Amino acid sequence: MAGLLALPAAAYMLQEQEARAAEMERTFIAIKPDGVQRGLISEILSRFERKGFKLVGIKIVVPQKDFAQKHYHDLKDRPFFNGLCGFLSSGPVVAMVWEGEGVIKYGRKLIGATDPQKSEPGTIRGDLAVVVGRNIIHGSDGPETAKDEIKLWFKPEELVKYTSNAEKWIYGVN
Ligand code: DAT
Ligand code: MG
Repeated sequence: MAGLLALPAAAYMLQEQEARAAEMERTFIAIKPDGVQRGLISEILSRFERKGFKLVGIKIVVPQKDFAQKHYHDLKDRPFFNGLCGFLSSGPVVAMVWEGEGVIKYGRKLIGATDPQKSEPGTIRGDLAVVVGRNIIHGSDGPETAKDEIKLWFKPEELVKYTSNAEKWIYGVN
């Protein structure tokens, strides 16, 4: 009897997983040139990975300055805009898309406050950066920005859809 019951249950679980994957939230995360040059790629990746978020896109690129200006268009009137865009385009950036429940908001928590002097210890900027001009990482600040930034940095075919083996241990309701 147990065998007969187990099969539909497994099929149901699979269906549930697929449904969840289809609606899962995504965010854009980038390791800026300072983070790459300081050898912090694996340290940063591991924080998102260990949390239980899923990597669905990754590449290393040196963005052109006009591309950096597009990425930071919201800040075009700020006095630091030119320097910021110059810096982002000064070297390799690791561009990523991470997926998971609440990943946009929680990704920002993992990253910490914009100014590393104010970021809590335990956050990426709190642990690994000192000044706002070299705060090593970018993360989308909301659902609309996430959508726009993913579209700016990635072609749809560069994003991978897959079920992680760990998912059934990361998600679940009792
Ligand atoms: P965040 O990166 O936390 O989303 P933001 O969008 O306000 O912060 O600013 C984008 C980047 O611009 C930020 O990561 C570092 C730089 N920046 C922000 N405020 C700055 C300031 N007052 N002086 C110099 N650079 C600044
Ligand atoms: Mg921002």
